Amino acid sequence: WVQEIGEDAVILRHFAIAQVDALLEDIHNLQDLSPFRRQQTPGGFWMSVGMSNCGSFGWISDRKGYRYVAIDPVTGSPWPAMPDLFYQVAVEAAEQAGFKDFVPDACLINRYEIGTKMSLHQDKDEQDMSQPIVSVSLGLPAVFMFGGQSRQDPVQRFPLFQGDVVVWGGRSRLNFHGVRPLKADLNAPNGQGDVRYNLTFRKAF
Ligand code: MD3
Ligand code: FE
Repeated sequence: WVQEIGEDAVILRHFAIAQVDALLEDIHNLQDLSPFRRQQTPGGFWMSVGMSNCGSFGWISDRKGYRYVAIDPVTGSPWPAMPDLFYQVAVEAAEQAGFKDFVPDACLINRYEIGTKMSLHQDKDEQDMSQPIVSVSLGLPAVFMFGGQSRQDPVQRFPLFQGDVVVWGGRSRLNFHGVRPLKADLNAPNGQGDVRYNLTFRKAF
């Protein structure tokens, strides 16, 4: 079902539940081509989340800044192609949320291990802010933090479970957001493994 969490932001609960195993299999194959790596921020901090990309462009961070590039700096080769299933899930979720011509050219793959987090930030490295961002949660559940347009605005917390898809566009596109440190799932110690993946689809250019 559809949960509105803000202006032009919706959680499509269980939207990708039937595709979970196939999506995880695709991630497994992609990581052999462009491995997960931790990246440094321009300020010199190391992000705790492991990241990779697929599609025409990938998001990277280093001491020189944040940007989208066509070549994986670790392998020296183009990012792997976006699997058809990734693309289909992203486009259909965007459509269901009212964005009918979303054509993602970048997919950032975040890998969260227990204790890792993503601090409050804005996504503003994309050219066209009228295009939404679509995110797909896989593996362990996480607590998503959703703030406002200013860092000081109050933050709401929403749990995100495996198979949930979130579409952010329009008025919430520049809202601050982050992910609380990942906890082990004490109810399902072996079921979902000890990792969370998040696929984040964007139109970078
Ligand atoms: C809200 N990833 O990669 S996805 C990121 O779960 C990122 O890995 C988180 O934030 C994760 O940049 C959250 C949800 C998300 C993505 C982009 C947004 C929420 C957003 C842009 C604007 C507002
Ligand atoms: Fe983000």
